[in-house]
Amino acid sequence: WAQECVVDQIPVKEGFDKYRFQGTWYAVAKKDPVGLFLLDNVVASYKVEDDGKMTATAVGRVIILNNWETCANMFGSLEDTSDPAKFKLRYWGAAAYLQSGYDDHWIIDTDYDNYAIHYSCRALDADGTCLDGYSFIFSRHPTGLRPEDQKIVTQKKQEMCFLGKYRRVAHNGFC
Ligand code: ODT
Repeated sequence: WAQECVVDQIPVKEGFDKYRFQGTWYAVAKKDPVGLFLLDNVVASYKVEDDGKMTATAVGRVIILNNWETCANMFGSLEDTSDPAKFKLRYWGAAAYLQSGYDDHWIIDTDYDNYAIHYSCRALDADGTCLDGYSFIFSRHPTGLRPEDQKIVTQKKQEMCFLGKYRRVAHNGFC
């Protein structure tokens, strides 16, 4: 079923609660899109504003113009859709040379306290599968995922059809 990899049919978190999702998340793994941007030391922070809209910030190491290494300070606003786990992320950088864009931002699964699985498909193929997308695996703990969460994460990577496409995201204090 979901192994057909049609983006529309990928299950997302049921009854997603953006209030419980607030706070700091450490990226532990990433599936890169074409023209990747955030390399490592990626930390995201989500907040629900007084008007109920979710905003986010993210930092991460990036390489600009192929040779200049810096920490990107990124900002985003998340627009609600009819599915509480599916948002549209408008994002921009603190500096003009950083990426900006408008991406899907889906929460595939989370227990709010330990792990979260993010998914974004940027380009659909003619058959409805994802031609270009990216995904972050987040942990509340800077030390990484708890062993008991790893099984769930592997299962979800499979449902996103991204199994085997992730790399580890290092945290070494660069940002
Ligand atoms: O790194 C890439 O290759 C693509 C990622 C580009 C989006 C980065 C924009 C972050 C804007 C602030 C939002 C924070 C939310 C973070 C959650 C996951 C990253 C999209």
